[in-house]
Amino acid sequence: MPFFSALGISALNIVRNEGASGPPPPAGFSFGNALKFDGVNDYVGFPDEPLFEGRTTLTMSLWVNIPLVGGDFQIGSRTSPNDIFALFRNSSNSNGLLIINRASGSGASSYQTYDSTKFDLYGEWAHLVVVFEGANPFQTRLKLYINGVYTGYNYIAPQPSTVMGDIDGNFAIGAFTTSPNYTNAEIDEVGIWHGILSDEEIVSLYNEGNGDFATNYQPENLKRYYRFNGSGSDTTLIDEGLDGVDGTLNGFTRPPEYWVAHE
Ligand SMILES: [Ca+2]
Ligand SMILES: [Ca+2]
Repeated sequence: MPFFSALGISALNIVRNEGASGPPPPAGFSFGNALKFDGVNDYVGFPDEPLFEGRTTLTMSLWVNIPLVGGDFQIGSRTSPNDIFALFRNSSNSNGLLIINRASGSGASSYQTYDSTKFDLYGEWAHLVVVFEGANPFQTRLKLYINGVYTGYNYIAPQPSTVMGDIDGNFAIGAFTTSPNYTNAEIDEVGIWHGILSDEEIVSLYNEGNGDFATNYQPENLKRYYRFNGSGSDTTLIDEGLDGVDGTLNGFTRPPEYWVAHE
């Protein structure tokens, strides 16, 4: 083969393949599909596997696209009477504020709210990250990041336990399984870490709106990672995190398509 034929893109590909000693490098990040919730009865349920119970640190990241009018969304767990870890917006309650709710035990109604001026990204994709710092010295601090920007924190009062209770059996994306408040929005790229991502890691994960693989950040702590890249009539939400706990779609029917392009 003449030397000149080794120039050019195709020749470079040949050289790379010949030199590869392991599996090919992963494809570049793409949002691919997202899941569109109808606001009527759609949600993703999960088996009762350890996720929140006993946690003193947690990071939850997701992308959400809430329609301009009437869009609600929820992700998290809630058990009766009042053990909660959830991020949600509910237009019929709490004046439609974006809320992180962390409570433990009856009567410990404790949550952090953000007014609409801090979340006005309707009809477009927004990246939300909640960090829970339960251990001292943070004293059950909740932090919120919107599109990579740290918006502040609150200490919860009255202070519930620094350790989350057993709410894993009710973990759902799109609804509280104990009081639905169904989601009318698109959701994508949900990651849950047993640990605290740094400001720098969260900015990098957001990547100026282009996203990045959650597996690139503290993969040793990434318990759940849902990429929402199903299609057609798929009713399983595949977990690419350490736990491998898939979710089951409930209430989704076609048409219209519920797996939609994230664009
Ligand atoms: Ca996706
Ligand atoms: Ca439905």
